[in-house]
Formats: sequence, C-alpha cells, structure tokens
Amino acid sequence: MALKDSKTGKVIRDYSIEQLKDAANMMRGYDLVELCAAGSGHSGGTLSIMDIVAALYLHVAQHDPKNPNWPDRDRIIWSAGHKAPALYVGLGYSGFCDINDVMTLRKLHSNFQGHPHWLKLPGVEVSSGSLGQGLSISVGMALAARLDGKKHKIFCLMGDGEQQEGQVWEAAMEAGHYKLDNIIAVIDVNRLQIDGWVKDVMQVEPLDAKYASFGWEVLHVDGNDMKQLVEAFDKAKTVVGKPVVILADTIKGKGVSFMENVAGWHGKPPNREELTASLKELGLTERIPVEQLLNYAKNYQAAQDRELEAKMPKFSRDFWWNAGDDMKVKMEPTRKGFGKSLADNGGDERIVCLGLDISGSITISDFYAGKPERKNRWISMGIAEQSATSAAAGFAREGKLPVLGSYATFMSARNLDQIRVSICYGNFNVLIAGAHGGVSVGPDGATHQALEDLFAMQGLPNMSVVVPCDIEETRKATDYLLLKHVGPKYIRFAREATPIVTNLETPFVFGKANVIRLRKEAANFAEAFETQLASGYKNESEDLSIIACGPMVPEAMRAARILKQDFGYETRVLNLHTLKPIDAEAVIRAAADTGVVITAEEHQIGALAWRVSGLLTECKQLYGKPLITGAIGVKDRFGDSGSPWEMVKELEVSAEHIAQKAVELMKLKKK
Ligand SMILES: Cc1ncc(C[n+]2csc(CCOP(=O)(O)OP(=O)(O)O)c2C)c(N)n1
Repeated sequence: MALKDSKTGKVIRDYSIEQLKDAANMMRGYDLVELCAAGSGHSGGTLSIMDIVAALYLHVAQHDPKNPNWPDRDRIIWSAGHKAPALYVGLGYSGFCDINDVMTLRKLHSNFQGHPHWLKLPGVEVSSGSLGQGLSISVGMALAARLDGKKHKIFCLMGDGEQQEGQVWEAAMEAGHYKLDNIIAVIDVNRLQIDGWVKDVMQVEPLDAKYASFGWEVLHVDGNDMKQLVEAFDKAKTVVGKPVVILADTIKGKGVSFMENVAGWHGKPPNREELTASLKELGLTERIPVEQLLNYAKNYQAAQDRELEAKMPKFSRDFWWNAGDDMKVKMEPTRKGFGKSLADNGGDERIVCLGLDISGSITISDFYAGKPERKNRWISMGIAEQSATSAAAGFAREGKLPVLGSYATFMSARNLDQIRVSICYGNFNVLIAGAHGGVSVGPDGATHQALEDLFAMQGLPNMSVVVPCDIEETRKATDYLLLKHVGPKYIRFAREATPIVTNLETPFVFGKANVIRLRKEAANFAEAFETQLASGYKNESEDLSIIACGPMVPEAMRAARILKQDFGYETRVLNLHTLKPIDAEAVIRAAADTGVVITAEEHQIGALAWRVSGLLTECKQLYGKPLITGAIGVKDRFGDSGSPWEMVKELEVSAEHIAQKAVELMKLKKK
C-alpha cells in the first residue's frame, strides 16, 4: 500500500523502511522548526507520534494528495488534536500542502490552526482539539462506510492520557458492538500527560485488557520502531469482524534528549537555541533550511500585522497599552489571582481541589504548592471533566468545598449537563473555574477559546457567575466565592497577562457593580481613575455609559480615555464583575443618567448585552425615555489562531472598537 493516484490506481511513491525512518526524522526536524516559529505548541507528543505519522501518511494509508476528497481514501482522524503540528508535517511530506506554509502554524488566519480545522486544510478529515471525541467520529464514519458498501479504513489517533475521557469508552463499546473492523485505532502510549505520568494522574492501564473486553483486537508495538509499526498496520488491516487497536509504546519527546520523558515539554516549543541543539541531535543541521523557514514565518506574520492594523479604528494618536510615556500599566495574568487565593485559603480543611490535567497552567495546583500537608485534599481526576463535575457534587453533598477548573470551554460546555443536574439542581456548593476564558488562549485557536461559556452558566438556576477584571479582583472574587458564598458558582478568568486596574483598596462586593471614572492623565494608568461602589455614586450626567466585565473593563477604561481626549466625552464605566446576580440598579441608573449604554464583553455578544438589554427593556422607569444602545463583543463567529492581543483586534473587542461605537452612538444622541 502507498500514496496512490486515485484516477489511475498507480502508486505515486512507495517508501522502504529505511526511507520511512529517514522521513520520520526529517519530519521531527520540520515539526520543531514550525513550533519554534509559532512560539507555542506541543513538542513532546508530536515527537512521540512522528514515526506513526510517517508510516501512516507515507506508506500505510491509501490516499491521494491531488484528490483529498477521493471517496475511497482511508480516513485519518486526529482525536489528539493538540498534535496538529505532526499532522501538518505529515500532510506536507505526503504532498497535500507546501511544507513552507506549515511554518505559519498558529498564526492569524493560517490554515495551520493550533488545532486541526478541516474547513481550512485539504487532507484534514475533521476538526478536533477537545480530547476524547475522535473515536466517536470514527464510529460514525465506519458505520457510514458500511452503509455505503465502502472498503476503506478509518484510522483514529489518540493519546494514552486521552483514554481518561469517558466518551472514548462509549465509542469503544459502540465499535465493539457493531464489530467495526474498518476502524484501526492507534494509541500513542508515551505514558506522560500534562500533570505528569499517566499512572499517577489517573491510571488507564491495562489498556489491552480493557479494549479486549470491549470486543477489540489488540496489537502491541514499539511505536518508535518503523518496521514493527508497518507490520502492525499490515496485520491490523487483515483483521475481520472486530475493530483493532494498536497500542504503540513510545517516548514523549523522542529524538531530543532534553525533551525525552519530560512532562514540561508537553505544551512547550523550542526557542531558537533549543531548536539548534535539537536539530543537531537529530543530525539535521545541514538538511533543513532553518533560517529560510523561519523567515517565511516572519514574513507571513508581518503581512498579517499590516492587515490587522489597517482594520483598526483610528484616532488622533496611538492609545494602545503602554504606547505613550505616561498612563503606563502593569500586566499580570488573572489566573494568578485564583492561585493566590487557593494558596491563602487552602488551609480550610473543607476545601478539596480537583485536578483535570491542566493544573499548573490554570494555577489550581498553587493550592498545595509548598504545602505537602494539603496533598490529601488534592484529587487528581485525569482528563475527565464530566465525571469530575459530578464527583464535585458528591464532595459538596458531604460538606466539603470542592473546587475544579480547566479551560473554560471544557469546564462549562463539555460537562454542562453534569453542572446542570448534579450541581445546580441540587444547589451544591461547588466552585467551578472557567480558566483561560475568552480570547486569551489565542494560538490554541477556536477549539480552546471559550466565547460561549457565560451563556450557559448564567442560564442555570442557582448558579452565580463572576468575571473579574484583573489579577487583584480575581483574588478577591475567589476569596469570596470560596469561603463566603454558598451554592453553585462559576468564576471566569484569563490566561494572558492583562492590565492591573484595581488594588487592595478597590471595593469588591459580590453582586454590586463599581463605577469607574477617568479623573486625569497620570503616569500610572490605574491612578488616573477613581473607582467606587455604584450604589454610592452620585450622578455626574456623563455623556455615555460603558458596561463591562472581565478584561473588557480595562478596555472600557482605555476607551473612556480615548473619548475624553479626542472628543471631550465623559464616560461612566461600570465594572459588572458579578454577572449573576446582576446589579440591576446600577445598570438602570447608568442608562437613565446617561441615555447611551454600550456593553463590552469578551464573549459572543449577548452574555452581557442581552442581560443588560433585558433589564432595560422591562424597566418601567425608562419607558418613553430615549435610550441608545450598542454592544461590543464577538459577532457570532468562531475565533482563530493568533496571539491573544491579535485576537482582541481581530474579534473587535478592543478599546478602539468600543470608542468607535461610542462615537457612532453619540452622533445619534446629538440628533
Ligand atoms: C476535553 C479536553 N480537556 C483538556 C484538554 C487539554 N489537554 C490538551 S493535551 C492534554 C493531555 C493529553 O495527554 P495525552 O493524551 O497523554 O497526550 P500526549 O501526552 O501524548 O500529548 C490535555 C489535558 C483538551 N484539549 N481537551
């Protein structure tokens, strides 16, 4: 078998084992260059799986790069979507795309998104990135092939940590039940995941006995040995009457000594020096035109920069963060406020923290950092958001204070029914952290950017929802929610460093908005503003109000500055950190006092805008009064890969976009 011309049936190119080995080595080199050019992405797992990719794309799979939608092609499903860089070099090497273009990995508008998107790139069968879904997709494809009398195979690539997702086992059961011998699953058993060794995070072994008991044929192979791999694939194709799983024993980071078997290299790219060292170890220094490839990536980025800047609303000067000599702002990731609170309050024996294999990055592991006595209240649950959510309800029923968190999208969408029934219906005291919310996971791309979570969370009876605006407010909000507030609660915070605009003294009262007013120009941005509880604020008949939450609060403040400097407008910024219960009085007063209201959310438009407009349209006090409204937020679209701040511009959720909207509305007010 080999790459085939789908029209003539002729082999395009067949590779010997030695040639496949060499190709896998070269592909490792290109993989590391694209990761270095991207500045983010997954080195460890792409290196462990690369021999499998070379075997599959160059030798085992029957496919035709000139005819990517050939109905008889074998399908390759990347359930482990984070290994996209390996997929992309696989496509480049087999001729589906130009290897130079792969270097645009994770950059704005690139076809090589942080996680694979089939609508962007021929050769990619389906979009993935949320772990545990690929085998179910494969089941659907396999059953469809059976209905259509087709003979092709469906290969599904998964990780061993990924086996912790319950959905994998639903699909395994289905494939066994329907005796889907057109499915060949491959598990990259490198024994590591993000939080450490799979056996410590959540044991998945014995995988062979588990799959066998679900009616699968199980093959074992050294997944970094090309000959064994090719033989295993050949054998798998001959199995009749049941699905096949190949358990491929691999080394995470394979080929680069300082990456091998090191958990820290899971989601890290090599820097320039590390790239040089890696290529030297792989014996590729002379064989890969590194500078040319990196320049290709740089030029692509420069073109994107120009295009993006051209699209930005323009004002008298550059008001972007820290662009001038004054109004300087410090930035820190809000997630660190969450970790600080857990570290400060974790001594409370009722608190238990549930780990979901993303613990360091979302800072939930700060709960036990340097405090071994808390380790018994740290419960690693593996990559199993749904079960962990219901387990949290069990803890709460027994009087504990459970805290769990992951990427906001996996913590609010994947487990939505569990939150609804296990937690909210029973009104349990569970703190759910929607970490890495909004656009701030930029380069990971659309699958990882939670832009819808607040719809669902606010819609649930009994649920409280807080979206703090900076690191300090995140700490205060976590302190409050953790120990003072009883009931289901969701806190959403970001990954990227965002402006610090509050301090120890700034009021934070759950359910009560703050009014923020620009008072002067100052050396320090935050000091130019005065903040007080909305309930104590006296109307200054400002020209307009901007109602914001989360990282849009600093953007709203910056918009207030632009509006004052360029147009002389006075703006009331309302920091609505608590979305639910909403401070109705503050919202209605802002509308009544100023007559112009703009909402600003780092989310699909509506989580904030529709709640605010719902309040305003049913407020009798406002009947018959002119009110002009506008909404800033994401306009019913998925995100894209790109840096977090690029995404702020691309998705039109910057201060400049707020200010532009304000100017447009103020013209209407004047009429
Ligand atoms: C549903 C879901 N939860 C969490 C993540 C974040 N995540 C990405 S990779 C990963 C670890 C995967 O481990 P494993 O399957 O062993 O892959 P490998 O170590 O081979 O990279 C996690 C938790 C995700 N992408 N999807």
